[in-house]
Parts: sequence; C-alpha cells; structure tokens
Amino acid sequence: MALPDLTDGFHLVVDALKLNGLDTIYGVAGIPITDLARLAQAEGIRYFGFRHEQSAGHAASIAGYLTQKPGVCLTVSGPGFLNGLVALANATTNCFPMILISGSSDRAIVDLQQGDYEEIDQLNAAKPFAKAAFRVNNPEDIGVGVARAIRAAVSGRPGGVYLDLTAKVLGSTIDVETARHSLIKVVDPAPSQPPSPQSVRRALDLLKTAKRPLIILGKGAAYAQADQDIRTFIETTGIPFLPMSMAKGILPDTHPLSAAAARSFAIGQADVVMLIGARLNWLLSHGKSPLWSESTQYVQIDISAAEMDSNRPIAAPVVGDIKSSMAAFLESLEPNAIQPSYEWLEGITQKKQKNIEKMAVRLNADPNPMNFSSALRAIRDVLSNRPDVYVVNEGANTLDFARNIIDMSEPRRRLDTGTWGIMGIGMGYAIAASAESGQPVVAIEGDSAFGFDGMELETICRYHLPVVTVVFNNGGIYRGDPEGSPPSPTGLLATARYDKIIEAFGGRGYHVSDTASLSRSLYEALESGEPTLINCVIDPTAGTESGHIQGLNPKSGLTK
Ligand code: ADP
Ligand code: TPW
Ligand code: MG
Repeated sequence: MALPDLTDGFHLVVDALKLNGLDTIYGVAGIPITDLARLAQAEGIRYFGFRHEQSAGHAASIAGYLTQKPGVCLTVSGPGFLNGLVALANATTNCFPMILISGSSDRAIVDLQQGDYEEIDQLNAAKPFAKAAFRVNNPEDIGVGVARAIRAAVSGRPGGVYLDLTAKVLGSTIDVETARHSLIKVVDPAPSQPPSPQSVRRALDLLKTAKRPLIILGKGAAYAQADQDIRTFIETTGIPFLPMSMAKGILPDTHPLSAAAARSFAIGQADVVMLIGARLNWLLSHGKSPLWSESTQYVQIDISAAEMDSNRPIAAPVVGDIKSSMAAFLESLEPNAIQPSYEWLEGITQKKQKNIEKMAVRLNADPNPMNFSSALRAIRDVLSNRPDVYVVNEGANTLDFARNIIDMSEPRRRLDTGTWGIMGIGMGYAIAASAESGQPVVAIEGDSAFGFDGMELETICRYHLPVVTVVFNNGGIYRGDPEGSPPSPTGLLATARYDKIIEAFGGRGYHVSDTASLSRSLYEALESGEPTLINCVIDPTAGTESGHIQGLNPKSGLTK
C-alpha cells in the first residue's frame, strides 16, 4: 500500500486563512511561527513584519474595522503573545474584529510549569481580554479553530479573538485527504440581524413626539457601512446629528445638519436622542448631568441587546445590525412624520455660528511658536483638498484640537485613540490604513504618543508606505517643562529631532517651526507619496493638563 500524501499544520493554517479570504497578516516572526509567516507569504498572503507585536495587533484591529473582515495578527509565544494582548483588548473594547494568532509552547511542559521556552498559559491569559479564545490541539482541528475564530470576531458585536496554535500542531503531519475535509469555508460569517418591526415602530413613534431630536453617530455606525441610508434618514427627517470622533465623515462635517460645533448645547437641550452605534460611556458622560438633561429620552440602535439601559434607561431599544435597521427605518418612515421644531434648528445654527466665529479667531492667529490651533489650521487647509487621505490621530491636546479642527468628508477616514483613549495606536493604524486602502495617511501625533511606537517608522520605510507622520513636538505629555528645569513626570526632551529618526531609515524628514513651512512640507510629502516625518515645533506652554478631559483626574480631598 502506498503511503498517503502528507501535509502539516503550517500548510493547513495558511489554507484555512486563504479559503476564508484572510489575505493579510500583521506580525513579528520567531519560534514557533517563523515558517508559518514564510509559508503564508510564499502562498500569496501579504505579510507585514513589524518591530513590536502591539503595533502589529493595532494594525490588524483597524484593518478589521475598515474591511469588516477580521484583521490577523501573528505572534510568537510568551512575551510576543503578551505584547499583542494590549491590541487584542483594545480591539475588543472598540468592537473591532481581529484574530490574534500566537504560537505556544509545549502544553505538557507549560501545564506542569516545568519552564519551557517562553512558557505562559496563553489561552487563559487571553480570555479576559478577548471576545472569545480557542486553542487548537490537533492538526485536523485547525479548520474548525480558524472558522470559529472568524465567526466570533465578526458576528454580532465584533471583537478580538485569540487563537492559540501549539508548536506541536504546527509541526504535526496529517494526510492530505483528511486535511482537505477538515477545512471549513465559513458561510455568512456576520449574518444580518434585522430589528423587530415593533421596535422600529416604537422608535419612530417616540421620534414623532420630539421637538428637539438629535442623532448621535458612533463608530459602530461607521463600521456598519450604511452610509447612504444614514444620510438619507438624517436628510429626510431633518434631525441634526453629532458624530463621535471616528464617525466623523459618515456625513461631511460641513453638512448643514451637523451639530458638532454646538455639541454641549445640542446634547443638553435635546428631548429625544437617537444613538446609532454609539455607547453612552464616558465619552458621552454616561448620559448624566450636567451635560445631559434628566428628561432626555433615548432611541438606541445597537447589535448588542445587553448594551441597552447600561447607563440610562432606553425608551426605544432597537436591537439589530445598523444596515438592516436603517433600511427598516427608511421603509417605515412616513413623510413629514418627524418634525424638529424651527426653534431647535435655529438655536443650533446660531450656537454653531457663534462657536465657529470664536474658533476662527484662534485659527487665524499665527503665533510664533505655533500653537495647536495654528498648526492644525495649516494641516486642515492642505487636507481640505485631499478627501482620500486617512487621518490617524493620538495624543491629548493634539487629539482634542485635531478632532475639532480637521473636518472629515468621507466615512471611516478618521482613526484615533477610540474608546480607551489609548496611546500607541498611531503607527500600526497608519500602516494598516495604507496597506488596506492603498491611500495616503497623515498621522497627527503628540510627541509622547509617537514615542510609544515610533520604531515602526522603519516598517513604514521598509514597505515604502505613503504615510506622513506629523509629530506635534511640545516637549512633553500635555506640555513641556520650563527651560533648564530637571525633567518632570510629564516632560520630554524639548529639542528632540524626530525627523532625524526617519532619515535613518531612508525616509524624508522635515523640521518646521512656522505654519508656512508646515503647509509646504505636508503638501510636498503628500505629492511625493514618500514615507515622511514632519517634526512640528509647538509652543511648550500651549497645552493643558489632560487636554479636554482634565476633570477625570482624581482630586485630592486635601486640596479642596
Ligand atoms: P463611539 O465610541 O464612536 O461612540 P462605541 O464604540 O461606543 O462608539 O459604540 C459602538 C457600538 O456599535 C457598540 O455598542 C457596538 O455593539 C455597536 N455596533 C458595532 N457594529 C454594529 C453593527 N454592524 N450594527 C449595530 N451595532 C453595531
Ligand atoms: C497606553 C496616558 C494620555 S495622553 C498621553 C498619555 C501618556 C500623552 C499626551 O502627550 P502627547 O500630546 O501625546 O505629547 P499633547 O499634545 O497633549 O502634548 N499609556 C497609554 N495610554 C494612555 N492614554 C496613557 C498612557 C496618556
Ligand atoms: Mg506633547
């Protein structure tokens, strides 16, 4: 009898990923997954090798957000896995679909704690931070493991999934016929979840009673890719909308119904608020006073039933996916049934105008050194002709000012620190945004924020990605230290030349300290498509502690 043709775990993992259209891996190579990465690349999967697993993981998570397919991050065992865990947790928190695949050490040794190379009980370490976690112990289960990981990541509320592949499984052989039958092509991984017709009617009935309705769009709405239906619903009903940070651009920020420039007024005065893919978490002050009125009633569209009533009672919960839900709303909407009052719309318009005028004064000043407003005005003007550009943004003041100043006109183009306000997402998000879309990226980074993952500039240069990193160099976390004083806990080197770092990798560096040079360098960088870093000198006294969220710092009872 002839021996059966054999394959192994490495091949099966690659086959399972390819079978399910997972065509890109972000990772860091090493024992036991080096050959997996090599084989994946040889078999036509795009492999992006990073300098740190955390950045690779962030890249995978934002790839998932942009494509609705789980982004894949590949790491080694032990510390490599742990480095990827922050990104997995961040993905889960932000409802981004990703799969962290890590090789793991010999289970027999790990379980007896006999000290294997990079020994950790990875499956159990991952569980609290993941939407789901699986371990594959037999090569014939690789197909099932990958299929379950995909389904768990993208169905329902998306999240991060951990898939543990033991070194033994990767190396195990199995006959080709058994292997072929073990693979699963996942059918309809994220089935639509239409809301019940009653829930839609209940929501419309409540909206009909509203005089001062407001729609809040969250990144769940952006993720759902229901852009046209959301826009039609807003324009047909005439309800003003407020985009959460990453929902900017579903409708353009310049849209007449945008209430963004009258945020506190709109939130404080609204009688019925319709949340679409946005949670009433800290970013919306939990729906509590003083920002919110006690009498506000809520409609909430969310795929997760358990999200309802988490912070405020929801009068009209609509549990379903946003794409199906918006279609259902449009179908049931009677002409002119919803009528925001004239006073309401006028009130928002006037408040907007006042705030925009106030902001214009700051934007048009051209102080030396630059402050956040003047530098961002220069960037805004260059980007206003480039709706194709992805904007990545992190920092404290750098984040808060950029969110307000840089208008977005296309959906899913603004990628930022999200639900946690996490630092260190910048380079990973920039790399994946560019890799997934083929479009240029401008990453607007605080100098502290940039420091978390700055070495990924080498990755950007190695793959020659059109990423322009603008470092807002104010010499510190929030602000710089006074000249000549010893470093404070928030201080960073004021004279740092971040532009020299990218030059070391063959990219272009600029060092700018006025708005004209900033505009010119950004324009040139985008025209060239070359990896670029602009070290942008910002007044070290311009920032405020914690940016816009200073109130979240605990206050000592002693200093009342
Ligand atoms: P933001 O920070 O922009 O306010 P959040 O991350 O707090 O947004 O909220 C996103 C919400 O969107 C989550 O509650 C999540 O369950 C929900 N969500 C994600 N995808 C979908 C979808 N396709 N359909 C419906 N809800 C979704
Ligand atoms: C993983 C805490 C919030 S904002 C910030 C830190 C360290 C940096 C702010 O300084 P930056 O911006 O970037 O220079 P700017 O414009 O205000 O000067 N560790 C993680 N996440 C967070 N959020 C922190 C620490 C923090
Ligand atoms: Mg700073």
